[in-house]
Amino acid sequence: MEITLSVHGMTCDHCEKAVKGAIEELNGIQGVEVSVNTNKVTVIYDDVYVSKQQIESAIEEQGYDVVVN
Ligand code: 9UX
Repeated sequence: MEITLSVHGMTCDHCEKAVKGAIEELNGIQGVEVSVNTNKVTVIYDDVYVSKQQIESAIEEQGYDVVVN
């Protein structure tokens, strides 16, 4: 599975690393791409081990907003 989420509130490199690190801690994550410039977070994952909802929660727990398109 691959999803791209719009995430608001990331403004520096540190934010980028916080979001990337939080997602990578989940099971079943195969790739994470975070761009502060475009506010996009792309995640490649195996949905047997992790859900879109869990990925969104991990981002929100770091204090960022996942925007519903
Ligand atoms: Mo940078 Mo991000 O100082 O929440 S870590 S803005």
